[in-house]
Amino acid sequence: VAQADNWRYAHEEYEGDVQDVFAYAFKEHNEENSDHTVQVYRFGELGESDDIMEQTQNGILQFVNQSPGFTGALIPEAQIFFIPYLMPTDMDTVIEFFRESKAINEDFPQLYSEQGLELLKMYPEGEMVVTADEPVTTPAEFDNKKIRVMTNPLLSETYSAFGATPTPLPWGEVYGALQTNMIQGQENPIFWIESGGLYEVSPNLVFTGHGWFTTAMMANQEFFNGLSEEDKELVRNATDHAFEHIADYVPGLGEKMLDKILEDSDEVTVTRLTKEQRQAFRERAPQVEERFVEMTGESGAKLLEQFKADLQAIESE
Ligand code: 6CS
Repeated sequence: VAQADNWRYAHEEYEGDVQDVFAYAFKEHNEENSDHTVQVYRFGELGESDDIMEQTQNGILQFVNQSPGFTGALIPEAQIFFIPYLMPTDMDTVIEFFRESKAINEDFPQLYSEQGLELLKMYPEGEMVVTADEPVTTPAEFDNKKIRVMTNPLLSETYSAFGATPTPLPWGEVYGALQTNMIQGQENPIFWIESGGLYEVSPNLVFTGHGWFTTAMMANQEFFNGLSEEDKELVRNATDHAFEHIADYVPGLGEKMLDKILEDSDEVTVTRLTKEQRQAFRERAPQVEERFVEMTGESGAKLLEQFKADLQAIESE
């Protein structure tokens, strides 16, 4: 008789947020198709993003959802998602890319594996939107603004290139830092700006089109390798099921949440940069790409090449 286990799974978000929806789809699929149970831990229950990663590497947790925004120190190549204007802006194309890309589905699992992690899925949560104390439309208007970034050095390079002063902070400190004007802005997808109430303390929303909030779900590799073939298959199927669920859930979520924000606040402004305005930021992307290659060496250069080839293949379909 197969043993019924309880698997512990932590993610970085709150109830009903994208990572939570993914985790629950994974949990339900496992529980419907086996005797195993999955216990989901949300943001704050076990610490910050760095803490849940450490607990997973130590085998205290079996599964973790950590965004590449926090994985830069462990896996420098994961910072590829912070090269601005690399990803297309169209949601369907982005989802196809995550579904089909060799860089995502073959090269990244290898890199995570070197850190004792079985990468099960990478998926997009939404387009990155800047919020600030003023509606910024040019690099000059970013001058002297401290913009919070997730804690990876390449994202700091991006905001320096954009003309701002990057300020890396873990998630738990962002709302307070905006409220006390220690920082003057940050970036996140709309659903998170709504869920975390960021618009209350950083009300000018700017659509720059420079990137996507991407995340990654994985298992402790020793744990995963010790599973029966049947359980490995179960976990892979549950992960695929959760991805398909998210691929349905995320498109349109930003629009819905933006309506909610606008209903709640009459202080909020929405600025969508024109093609010309974007161009001024886009022109600063190559220097960030160069820094990425400097930080990651040959391994990063090869990944970048594959990433671009995969994007090209999707976009020409
Ligand atoms: O900005 C952050 O740190 C957080 N943003 C999202 C969309 N998810 C978790 C992450 O910690």
